[in-house]
Amino acid sequence: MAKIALENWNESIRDPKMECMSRDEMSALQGERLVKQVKNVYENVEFYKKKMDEMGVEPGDIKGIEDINKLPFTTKEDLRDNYPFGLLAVPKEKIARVQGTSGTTGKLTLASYTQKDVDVWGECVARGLTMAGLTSADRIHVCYGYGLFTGGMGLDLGARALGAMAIPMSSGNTKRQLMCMEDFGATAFACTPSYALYLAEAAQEANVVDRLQIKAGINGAEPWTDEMRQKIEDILHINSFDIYGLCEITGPGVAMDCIHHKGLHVYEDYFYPEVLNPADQSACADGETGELVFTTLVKEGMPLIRYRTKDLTSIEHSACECGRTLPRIQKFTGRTDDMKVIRGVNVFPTQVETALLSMGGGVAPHYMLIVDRENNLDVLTVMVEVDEKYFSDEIRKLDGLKNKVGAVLKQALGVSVRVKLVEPKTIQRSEGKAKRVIDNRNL
Ligand code: DLL
Repeated sequence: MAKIALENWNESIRDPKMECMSRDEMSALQGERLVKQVKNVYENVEFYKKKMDEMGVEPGDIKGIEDINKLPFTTKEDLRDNYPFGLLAVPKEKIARVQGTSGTTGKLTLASYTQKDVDVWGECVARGLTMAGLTSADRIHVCYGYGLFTGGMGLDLGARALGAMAIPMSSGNTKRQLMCMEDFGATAFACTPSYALYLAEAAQEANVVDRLQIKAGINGAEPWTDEMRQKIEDILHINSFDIYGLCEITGPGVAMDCIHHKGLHVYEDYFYPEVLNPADQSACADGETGELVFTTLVKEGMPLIRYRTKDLTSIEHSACECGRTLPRIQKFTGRTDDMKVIRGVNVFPTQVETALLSMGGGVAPHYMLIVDRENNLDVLTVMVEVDEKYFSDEIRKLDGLKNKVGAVLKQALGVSVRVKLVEPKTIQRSEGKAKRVIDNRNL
């Protein structure tokens, strides 16, 4: 299929009343919801009562959304300390499902949802699927994992709310994924961008791209770049969309980008976003990068007040060409704990991705950062896969390529790096979130 051009795009908006509200109306609605939510957590969650009492804040002090900065923060550590059910605002019997983080080691972060929370979640994903041009007539191949991770269930709930067909593949077995995509005539697919690229390359290799009916990719759950989006779009002739979320707030469906790709629209009628300076938690102006913080305005099961996501972005409140007035957060550079400080310079894996994709060939956007400390100095090694056609070339050419990659990365990151070129398909592919950094320093 040919990629759908912007002028032929289905620009429907699922809930124009909420998605295109004026700023004043939205602030009033958020204020109303915040006042109720604060009263709710003060009366029903011991953790918040204690925190607010310590700060000398009473529910009555919160009169509108502008009072949000009087409220305490919630951190991932608070969730861990109250694991698994210490932050519920309803009796456990009212919890319809639990979901968790995708991590596989240590205690997980657990989030609890009532049936109403689940319905809101599905509605948010359905808004996003509509942004991706999908309708009840579409068939959505979901290769995010099903289970505690919110990816599979979130997309499934969204497809259900939209009235579309969900194809619950879960992750793994790429050949079978491609076979089902083709046989069932899937019109959209959902998975991490790193796995989307892997699937795209596999489809290309198997010569099946032209037999697929996919028109949209719903790709998120990890940081990725615009260049990576274009690469996926070029191989599969589709439009690919960035979807963001975290289990603590709701899974995928907290924010998603529209066809104009000018940032991800946040569903701020449900999740109030703040972008704060990580050093002193003061509010960042529009366009300034800081930590994203969310307050769940209507959540029943485990409402969170000013939850610090550790994700770094900036926010923009101007209206978008698509007609939505929902604010847009910029594509994520990464998380505060994803950023590596190499000899004093902040480095994000996504910078490497942009640099590699800007080279226009020679290397593939499959990479890994390895950080070591030698003689008290940080050493960053970037492992990069070489394009198939280069690998058979003589050593001299490979050396030239290695020097070129080194120069491009030094320019992009501001630190010199060691480059290790490796054969195609050597770097482990992930069906879930890609692991991009190994830090061997004992910091
Ligand atoms: O990753 C939910 C999700 C599933 C989102 C499927 C999109 C698609 P968690 O496992 O709780 O939930 O991980 C949340 O993943 O705080 C971010 O650091 C990162 N993340 C999620 N989406 C994006 C994205 C799901 N689009 C954590 N871009 C978040 C960058 C993302 N990072």
